[in-house]
Amino acid sequence: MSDKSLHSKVSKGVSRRGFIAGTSSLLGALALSVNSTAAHARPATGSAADAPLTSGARVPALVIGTGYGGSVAALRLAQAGVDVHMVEMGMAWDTPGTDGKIFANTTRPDYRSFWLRTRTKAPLSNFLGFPIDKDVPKYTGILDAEEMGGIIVYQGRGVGGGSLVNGGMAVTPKRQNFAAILPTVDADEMYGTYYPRANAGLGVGLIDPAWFETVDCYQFARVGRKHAQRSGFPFVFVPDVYDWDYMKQEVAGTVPKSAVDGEILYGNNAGKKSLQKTYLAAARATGRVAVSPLHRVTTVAPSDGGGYTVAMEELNTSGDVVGVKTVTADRVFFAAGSVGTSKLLVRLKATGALPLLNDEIGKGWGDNGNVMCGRANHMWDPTGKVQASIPCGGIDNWDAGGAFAEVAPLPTGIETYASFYLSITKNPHRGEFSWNAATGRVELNWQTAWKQPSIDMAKTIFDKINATEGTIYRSDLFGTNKIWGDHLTYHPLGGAVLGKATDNYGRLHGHPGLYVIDGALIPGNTSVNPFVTITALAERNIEKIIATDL
Ligand code: FAE
Repeated sequence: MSDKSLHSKVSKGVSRRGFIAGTSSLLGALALSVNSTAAHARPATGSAADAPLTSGARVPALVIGTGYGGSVAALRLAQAGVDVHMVEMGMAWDTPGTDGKIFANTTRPDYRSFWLRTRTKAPLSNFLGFPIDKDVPKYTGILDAEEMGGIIVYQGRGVGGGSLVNGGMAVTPKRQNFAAILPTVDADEMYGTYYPRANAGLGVGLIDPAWFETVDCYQFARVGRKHAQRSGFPFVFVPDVYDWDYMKQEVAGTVPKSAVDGEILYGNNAGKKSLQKTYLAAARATGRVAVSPLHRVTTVAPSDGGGYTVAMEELNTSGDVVGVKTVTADRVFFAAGSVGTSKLLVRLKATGALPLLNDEIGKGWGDNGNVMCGRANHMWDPTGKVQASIPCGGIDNWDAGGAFAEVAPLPTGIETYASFYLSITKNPHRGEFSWNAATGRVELNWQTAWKQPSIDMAKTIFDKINATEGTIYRSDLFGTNKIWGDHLTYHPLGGAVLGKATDNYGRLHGHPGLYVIDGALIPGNTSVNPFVTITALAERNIEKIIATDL
């Protein structure tokens, strides 16, 4: 089949399957997707958890990681007739724990909450100055707080990647900011085709604005809006992948509470449309996609017989290596997330496994300008003791050089009189991953002091609000007498930047058949929350790769 005819087949397939411009409902998109694949589906290989790779196998396409980039690649490759195996170091998250629920509550972290830690490492470490972290059994839990040079990088671990733990805020950047985000990508294509396709595939929707005005669980957001507007800042509703109809039923008391019970950071048991319910469900329904959870890829190297030899460790839930497997893959897609992909590629280049990778590997890493802060409100301005864990709005001061500040919930179950914000700012600093031969580890040269531009930009909003309201910053959330959450990021981006470490579609230089298809491609900042851009870019790139490389 010629490149052109395959391309046209894929394009028609994509539009038939409902992944089209617009905001078609999640269920509609999935139903169309599943039905239309039935004609060429092979026998299903079973559930994600029960089809692990066998050592010595040869696979046409191997995807490392099951987050946004990996899920898009798997679905589209499978729809184009390619068998795909996904390798995921985290758990499947398909089996209830000791309390009958799959995921732990944000307010009650337990063994499921953190990746191989014996003590929790919550983003908000303190309350009223007191430390709130606690001891937990070491387990392959859902949230990794990875400490790297001067920054803690929070990441999801498990089948679904970051979609398991994130707030689901699904934000398409303003078009005027796009050239600074991905300078080598055609904005017309992205806004005409790939952002709409990503939004439809992810099941993005907006809160009902009339309902928002009435419910207790969004009092914190209404207070955030009031304070923003009284200081002259625009407040915007922000789309999310949460099932808003389900949340209405939670509030009405007709279904089990999930977001309204504070579930988010350690997983969400009901309403959130994680990748397990969207792209990955559609991918597995093709019958061509299998997933090996608790498998961590360690090496990728050219194979004598063509393709690549991929080595991986099999883990138990204590994190011990209980087996080693080696398979051969015709093509390998790096989708281990910005940090995971960067660490793998830097090590593989430095140790000679992939010697032809270029010198851009490991460069251009940024934190999306993340910085957190809280404000102490007056006693007559409470934010509510019940707060939905799903954010629904933000302060958009980006044009004025400030920040895009998410009005974030603090779902503690008690009245805190706090307004809490995650700001996304235009931080110019970029870190670099490098190989330390002495320790045998990849290191990141980020410095906490590099957050100062982000703090300065966030202050342009919150200093003004505090002045208008006669309020002060909280200094008890990140330690004692510490105002700024400048020690972390939720949004790692870059390390294998599009058009530098790869060509303009994610093909790694020097080694044909190797691709990067995740947040590592984006050079450090998306001006808003990143997963819609990661998904849309993956949609763009995989379409080109299927059309021209297969
Ligand atoms: P990602 O989703 O991280 O997936 C990578 C996967 O690869 C993970 O499942 C890893 O376990 C796996 N992996 C890594 N190394 C290996 C290996 N060697 N072998 C096998 N598997 C491996 O990558 N973004 C938004 O847009 N809106 C939000 O509201 C939002 N809130 C967030 C809240 C939190 C607490 C966090 C942590 C993140 C949040 N994000 C949010 C960021 C978002 O989740 C993140 O940008 C994407 O998940 C990144 O997608 P990738 O496909 O790059």
